Amino acid sequence: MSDIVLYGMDISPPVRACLLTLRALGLAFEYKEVNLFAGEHRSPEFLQKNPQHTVPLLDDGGALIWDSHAIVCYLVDKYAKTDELYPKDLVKRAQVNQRLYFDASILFMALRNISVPYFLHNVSLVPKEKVNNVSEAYGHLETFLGESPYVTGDTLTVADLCCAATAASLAAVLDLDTVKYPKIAAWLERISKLPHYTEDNLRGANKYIGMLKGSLTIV
Ligand SMILES: N[C@@H](CCC(=O)N[C@@H](CS)C(=O)NCC(=O)O)C(=O)O
Repeated sequence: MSDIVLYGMDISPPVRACLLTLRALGLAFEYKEVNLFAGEHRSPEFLQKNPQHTVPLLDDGGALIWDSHAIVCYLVDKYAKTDELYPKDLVKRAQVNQRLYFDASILFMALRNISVPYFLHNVSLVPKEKVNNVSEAYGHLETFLGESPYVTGDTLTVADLCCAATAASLAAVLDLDTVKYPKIAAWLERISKLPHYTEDNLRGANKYIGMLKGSLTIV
């Protein structure tokens, strides 16, 4: 059995970013489902591992790491045969980090600020400003892509995996306008060609979208 254990729930975009990364690295791992709706992430056992009570959580032979962005970087640094997914070159790494922080603080947060109130507190009325945050985030992503196939240039990195896991879920709030954001559409199409993409990201994203879309009312 592998020493790597990933705790998660497949509707979670950051969990799916970790699944995509584990897959890209070809790593064997054990997946432990944490049912957030049943409050399993607030059990004493889970809180002892991650006091922030979030998934994904990685346990690598006793090393406990949470936040998907920290996890994907750690996995590449520790296990990848090359540094392509997370370059060692300082400038390239800084560019990848910038996109990772963009996902962590802007893209995913635009979604989380709507989904958490709904899932945890049944808040289905969504102020227009919160939806505007989603469209603004789409806009930034479109700009970042520029003329490049990936978010930091010519090669796929962990920043693509994190941003794509989130971007594929944004339709829960706001459908991707493919006329306004053709580069995002083409990039997601490119990412969707990754082996096992359906299993690692699409299925969970569709489940997530199905749970939210139609239940939210913009006010
Ligand atoms: N920045 C974190 C966000 C993690 C996060 O918000 N996870 C959600 C599920 S999508 C969660 O565990 N929520 C439960 C909670 O915060 O109590 C990451 O990238 O891992």
